[in-house]
Amino acid sequence: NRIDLIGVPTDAGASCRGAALGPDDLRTAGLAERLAGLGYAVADLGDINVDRRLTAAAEIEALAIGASQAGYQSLENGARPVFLGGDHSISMGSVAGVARHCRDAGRPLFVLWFDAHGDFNTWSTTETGNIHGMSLARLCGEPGFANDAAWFAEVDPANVMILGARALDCEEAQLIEARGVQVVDMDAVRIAGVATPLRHFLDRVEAANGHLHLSLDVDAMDPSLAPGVGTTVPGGLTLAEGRLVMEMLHRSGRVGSLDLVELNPVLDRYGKSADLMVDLAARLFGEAATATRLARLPDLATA
Ligand code: DIR
Ligand code: MN
Ligand code: MN
Ligand code: MN
Repeated sequence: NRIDLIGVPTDAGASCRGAALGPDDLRTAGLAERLAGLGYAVADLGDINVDRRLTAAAEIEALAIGASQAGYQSLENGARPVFLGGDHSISMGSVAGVARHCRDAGRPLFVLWFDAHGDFNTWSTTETGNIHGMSLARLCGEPGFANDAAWFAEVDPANVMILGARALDCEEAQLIEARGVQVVDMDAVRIAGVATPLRHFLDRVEAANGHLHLSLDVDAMDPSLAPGVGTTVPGGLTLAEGRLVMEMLHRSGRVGSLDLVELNPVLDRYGKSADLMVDLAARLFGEAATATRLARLPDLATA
């Protein structure tokens, strides 16, 4: 019943500055207290330190190594690590650490990439040069990254679902398709809802006795709910959809690690986006999960 908060304060992967302030903004919004209020033993491990004089790419590598090691250690200690970004480049390290734990523990890893974007660009497909748009590609083993077995392990693209996508670059979308990553984009959500595709994914995780990592990029949510992000895209998930996803994940009992990324406090309005992220994290860990409400979810999802 332990949760470790691990701050990874960087915006070196993004197009605009500010996400480096995310970890403290999430703390200020009361994340630790909300989770502790649900009965968890929450330990804030502080921020991973990095020399801010490094180049962007070197800063991201240093933090990736730090996040991977901190996350691996947290899981080995029997806790669930919650990584506080930081832009989405931090997931190169956080998920790599989780993947190493799963490999050593002999458990298949599944990743739910909750995002308006695919983050599946490589150095050859990127249109912006922004490294936060490459995290998932790197994790899935695309070439061109200097991965070191001391801290890095791959994710099987067949075990990844991207949810909430509505801004995939052209070559990026082709690569995602070629690698067999499942994409539940906003068109699919409009047609089928979030519950049915998520139910099928969770059934696979369950059948494999898998570990599920949720990589929550707050820009998956509609910008009217989460204005505090650097790359807003209209037409995102509603509050009801976001909460339903979190409650189904909670009910699955499979989520063993979490990223909370892309919060940019400088662009936020009165803490709105930070509050939303705390709300979603709290739901993920069981807030408002009365037995009667949750008991209906599987039926709803297969209807
Ligand atoms: C765009 C935007 N696909 C890029 N990516 C992200 O820069 O590669 N924005 N992740 O948040
Ligand atoms: Mn474990
Ligand atoms: Mn992202
Ligand atoms: Mn995004």
